[in-house]
Amino acid sequence: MRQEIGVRLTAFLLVLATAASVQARTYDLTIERQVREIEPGRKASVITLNGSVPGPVLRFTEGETGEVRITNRLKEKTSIHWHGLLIPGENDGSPGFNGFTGIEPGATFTATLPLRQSGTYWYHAHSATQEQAGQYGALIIDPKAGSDIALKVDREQVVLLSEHTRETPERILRNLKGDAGYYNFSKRTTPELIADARKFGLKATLADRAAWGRMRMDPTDIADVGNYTLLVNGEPSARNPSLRFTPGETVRLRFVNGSAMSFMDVRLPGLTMTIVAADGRAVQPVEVDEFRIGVAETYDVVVRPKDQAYPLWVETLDRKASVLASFAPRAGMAVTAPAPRPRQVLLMSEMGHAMGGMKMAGAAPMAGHDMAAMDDATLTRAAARQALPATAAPACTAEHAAMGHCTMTPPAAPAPACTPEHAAMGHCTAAPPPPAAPACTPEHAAMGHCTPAAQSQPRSGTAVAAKVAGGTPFPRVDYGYGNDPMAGHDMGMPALAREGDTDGSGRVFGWASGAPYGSRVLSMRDLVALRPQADTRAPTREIVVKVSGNMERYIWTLNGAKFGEAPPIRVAFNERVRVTFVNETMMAHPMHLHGMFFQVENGQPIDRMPDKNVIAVAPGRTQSVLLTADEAGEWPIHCHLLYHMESGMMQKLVVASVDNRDGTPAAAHAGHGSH
Ligand SMILES: [Cu+2]
Repeated sequence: MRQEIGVRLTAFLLVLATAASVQARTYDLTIERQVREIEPGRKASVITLNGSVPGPVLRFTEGETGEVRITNRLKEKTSIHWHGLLIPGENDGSPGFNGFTGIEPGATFTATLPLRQSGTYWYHAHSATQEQAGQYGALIIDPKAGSDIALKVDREQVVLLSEHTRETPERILRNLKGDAGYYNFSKRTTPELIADARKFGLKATLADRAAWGRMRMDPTDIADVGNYTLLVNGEPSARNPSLRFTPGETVRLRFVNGSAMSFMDVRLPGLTMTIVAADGRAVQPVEVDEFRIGVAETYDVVVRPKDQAYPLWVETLDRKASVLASFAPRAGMAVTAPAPRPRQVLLMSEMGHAMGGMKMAGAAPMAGHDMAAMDDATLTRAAARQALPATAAPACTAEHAAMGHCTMTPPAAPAPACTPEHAAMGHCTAAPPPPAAPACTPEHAAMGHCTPAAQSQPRSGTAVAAKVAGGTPFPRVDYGYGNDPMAGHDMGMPALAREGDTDGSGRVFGWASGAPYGSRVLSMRDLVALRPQADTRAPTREIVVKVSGNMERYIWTLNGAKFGEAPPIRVAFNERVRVTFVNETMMAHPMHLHGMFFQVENGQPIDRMPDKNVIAVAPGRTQSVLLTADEAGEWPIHCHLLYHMESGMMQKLVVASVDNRDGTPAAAHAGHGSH
């Protein structure tokens, strides 16, 4: 309800703003520590913005210069970072960069936001662990009039996903530093060991356990903090969060993952979700049944609900936390959560580079190659070794099969895609590219001669394919979070299972979510920029960023150094570089760059690679992005898992013009509006 009033108020303000034409919108944000019952009956100390968690939705229009007056009523310094905004470094709000040192207790700081983009973004604290305590909110920028990416919808809703915990963030960090496995309640148990031994043989099972033991890690460490309650727009399931619509409307849902530590799977059973933007940038529409949202990512989704209630079901990857909201035309319409999905267990292969003595000699040459074919070959070998028994079961639904309760007849496997690289090697014949459509001007579109890009036909998301190992099919999900540099190499490791395998006890191996056969998920490879990229130059050099850490001491590093221990990464103004993230750990890290978008090398043509400011790199995988360094200044590049960043997983990227080699823009020396 508050949301709808907000939208109406915004529409009213929009009229005012248009009338005044140059009147920029100004907001006031007051940051305070308060006791709140986020969960009914359970008091917790949180940080509020204007008295609430999350903060208000800040709404602007492309082309205006917004202002936000931030008043700090905390006892310590604070800051607000404008996530994803292309604004000068001194306005970015990151202490320790561009001369900004944070907002002192009692002070009011005016943030100036010259806006030259539109889309779904958010803002959050960039000081210590304040973000976890509630200091975040959504930020929406409407496109200017006549924009080619304006989307006509009947209604829109912000869906800000976040976490709440009654533990203080400082305490969580202390717990993690004392014992990195503190929150891992799901360590594999003796009965599971017996089950594995029965299935895979005692020798392989013990070898697997010993290997994990040597690394002092645990294969269920998919996330490292537990005890979370998930929230939709600040409300847990216990408060029945709801989003309204009128049947027949086209609704735009602006999803923001404002959590500190949680990757989430988002489902809206009964509705096809059409992804129209990622990290604020318009993409060619992709139809999916569910999607995974990494920490700090945003996705815009269009749905067309009928006259019924739909459950909006969001759960973390480790399945320890979830939230159920109702998406319904009227109040009082009950929704129920879908059946629970299996907990995931990491594969040895997802340790990738971290495995001692098995380091690949440089991962970079592998980057960009499609490993799918090699992976299949390994799969076949593993299948031959394991010869898993298949037990036929009647009436096996896809959901049950995904949970490992039964075995489903696999649908015909689709032909593997023929990548340009493989075609060049003569491995396959690439399908001819579709004829290039001539540019569709608004005038021609109006005459019905063509369809403008913004209305192009949606593509289908990545289908959950059936894979067969020794006669046992299992759903395989590829989220496209990087390439596996180990794929196709037989390491002689105990092959307990392959990604997506289930063992009948409800566990699923690897990054598979248990999404049923035939359902469509969003893979990074499905993202295609709606507007062609302006810069299609090939990169002139590669910057390798090794994402690593010491799990025992809870130290997280980039290229082996904690933040401040190594000299900054330097690039020349307007330089075109490839940044390759090599994940040497067993966790996914959502890597974020301030101040600029990078283009994800996801297999799309260079002029259609999607802009992102966060890219998730899966355990043991490698992911490269292209960057045009066209924003001078000092920019944080860091893992967006809050406790990883706090423990050192951040670096400074300096973009400097030749005559200003230290990279500090002149404007940064002129003060930054604190008064
Ligand atoms: Cu991380």
